[in-house]
Amino acid sequence: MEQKIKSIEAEVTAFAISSKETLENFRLKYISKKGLIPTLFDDLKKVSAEEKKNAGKLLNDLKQLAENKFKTSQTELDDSSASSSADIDLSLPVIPNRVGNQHPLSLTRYRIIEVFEKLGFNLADGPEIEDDWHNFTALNFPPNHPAREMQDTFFIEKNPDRLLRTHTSNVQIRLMKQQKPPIRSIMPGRVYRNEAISARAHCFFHQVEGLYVDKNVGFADLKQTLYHFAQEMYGKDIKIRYRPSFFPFTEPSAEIDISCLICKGNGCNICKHSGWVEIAGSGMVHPNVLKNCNIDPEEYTGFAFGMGIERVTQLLFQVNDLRLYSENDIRFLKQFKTVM
Ligand code: 2NL
Repeated sequence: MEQKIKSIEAEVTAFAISSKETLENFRLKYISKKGLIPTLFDDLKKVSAEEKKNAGKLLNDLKQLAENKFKTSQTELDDSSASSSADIDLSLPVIPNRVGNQHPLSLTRYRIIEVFEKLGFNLADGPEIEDDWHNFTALNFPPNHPAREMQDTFFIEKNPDRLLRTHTSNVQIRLMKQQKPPIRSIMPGRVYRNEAISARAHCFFHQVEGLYVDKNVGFADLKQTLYHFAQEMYGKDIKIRYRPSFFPFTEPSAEIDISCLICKGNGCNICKHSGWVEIAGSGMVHPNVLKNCNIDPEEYTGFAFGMGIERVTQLLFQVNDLRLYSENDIRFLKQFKTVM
C-alpha cells in the first residue's frame, strides 16, 4: 500500500499541467470520485489497523498535494488566459514604449528650425574641425586680429591651421562659395571655445546662425525676420530692440534684445533689472565677406544672425546653469518630456 501511494505521489509531482485540458486530465486521473486517490482511500479500508495508521497519513498528504497542485495550476491558467493570443486585437494601435525623451537643446533647436523653415530658410551643415580661412579669414578677421584669441580658439597642436570652429559661420562661407544667391539658410551646430567651465560658460555650446543673401536685402528685412522669430518663439506680446554692436563680419551690426519674460520688463535678476535680455547678434553681411566668397557686393546684399541655443533654451525654461545641459542627469532631462 505504502509503495503504491509513494509511486502515485511521484507521478502527481511529475505531472505537467500546461493547459486546461491537461488540468482536467489531472483532475480526472487523481482527484475525481473515480480517480486514483479516492480509490486508494477505498483500499485503505481493507488493510490492517497497523498498516492503516502510516498509510493513512501518507495518503492524506498525497491528497493534499494533488489538490494544491490542481488549485495553483487552475489560477495560473485563468490568469494567463486573460491575455491568451486569441484575445489580442492586432488591429489596435501600439502602446508607445517611451524610452527617454528629447534633450531640451534638441527641442529648442527643432523649434528654431521650424520657425525659419516656414519663412523659406533651408538647413545647412558643415565641419566642426575647420581651417583658419573658413573660420576667421573669410569672415574679415584681419591676420593676427585679437579676436582669434578673444574667442579662445582650440587649435590643433600638430597643425595650427586646423581648429575647432568657434561659430557656425564656416558653414555660411562654404555655402556662399558653393552656391549663387539667393541663399536663405540656417545653420545649427556645435561650436567650441576654450573657456573655463562654470554656470555661465562651457568649452562648447550650440548655435544657430542664419544667412539671407539676395538682391535688395536690407536692414528692414533683418529686423522683421527676427521680430517674427521672437514672436513665434516667445509669444506675440514680446518686445524687441536692436542695439548697435560690432562684429568683423557684419556692417552695420546689432545686438538683439527681447523684453524679459520673467518680469515682463519690470526688472529682475535674469535681466539684471534692465527689463531686457540679449538673445542674438546680427548685421548686414560685410562686403569683404561677400567678396571673399566671390559674390559681388554691388549686386547682392544680405543679413546674418547668430544665436546660442543654450541661451534661447534658458529663457524658455528658466535653466540657470549651463552645466546641466551636458551632465546627463536624468532628473534634469526628464523634466522636458511633456513640453511641446
Ligand atoms: C552671436 C552673433 C552672429 C553672424 C553671427 C555671420 C555669418 C556670415 C557673415 C556675416 Cl558668413 N555674419 N554671422 C552675424 C552676426 C552675429 O552671431 O552672438 N552669436 C551667438
